[in-house]
Amino acid sequence: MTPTDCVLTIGSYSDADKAALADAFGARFLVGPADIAGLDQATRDKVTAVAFKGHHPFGAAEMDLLPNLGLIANFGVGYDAIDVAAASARNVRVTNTPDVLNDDVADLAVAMLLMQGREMAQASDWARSGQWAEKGEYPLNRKVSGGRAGIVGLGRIGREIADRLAGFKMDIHYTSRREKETPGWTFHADPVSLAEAVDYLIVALVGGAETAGHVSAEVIAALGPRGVLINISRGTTVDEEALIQALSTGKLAGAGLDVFLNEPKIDPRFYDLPNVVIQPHQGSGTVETRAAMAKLQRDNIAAYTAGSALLTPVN
Ligand code: 8YV
Repeated sequence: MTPTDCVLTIGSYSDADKAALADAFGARFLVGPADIAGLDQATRDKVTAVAFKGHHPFGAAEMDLLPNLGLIANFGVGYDAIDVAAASARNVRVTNTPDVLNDDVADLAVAMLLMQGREMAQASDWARSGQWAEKGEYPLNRKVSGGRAGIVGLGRIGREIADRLAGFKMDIHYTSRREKETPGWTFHADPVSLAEAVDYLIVALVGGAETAGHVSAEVIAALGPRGVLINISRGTTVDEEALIQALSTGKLAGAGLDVFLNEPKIDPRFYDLPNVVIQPHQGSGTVETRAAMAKLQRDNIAAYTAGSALLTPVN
């Protein structure tokens, strides 16, 4: 970095991450992409890299406010908030943080599936509210092991989920851009056929325009009244209106959702649905994994400023 270079940090970071960014790059902190416009021109001219975190759009307009920008280092594997085409057109490189979060996101998907099947939240309430002592045993629920699971998107995270569910003796089905080397697992060319074949449908797609509404009303109908939908990808991948309708009319048994449209201000109708496990987009939210993601983000910035090859480039 030359003395005129500046790393701008966008998003909400832990104190440790802020300190590490400040130590490594003297990074200056902003709240969201909209705040770039509030910086004076001289500061904006100095910015060569952005450490980006969050889900507010970072597009051409924001990039054009930073004429010397060369890198957007995303904190997260999903970079749908960043307009990568606009970045490429401006010769701006984009990096993300793949792999280091696979385990945690897969763990959360499986946990939501178990919570759904075994009604763990409701059963916990049964014990805590004294009903166990008053009324006796909690009503029987649903066996998960040995069931049929469908993974929508067998990428890095999807595969971790499938591997875990195979450990639960489940029959694994999946859709993907193309069939993969997965002996014993069943490939489906389209999501409706996948949904018809399984009890649990787990969405592990990338976000963005190409997957918007991929889990459509038709897919949800195919999953049916015994079906459970788990989503750890992005809220955009599911037709949320169709999902709420199906959940509230018994056309779908339940859902486990870590992601939503308009999060964190999610559709309030979800709060009234007892058959939904709601998680606040915390798939990668462990101390260990967030530290690894933060380090990978910093390592990409360091590589860029040193003129070395980026570790995990997107474009
Ligand atoms: C976010 C995520 O990075 O990696 C992703 O794609 O969705 C999360 O891990 C996290 O919420 C910080 O924005």
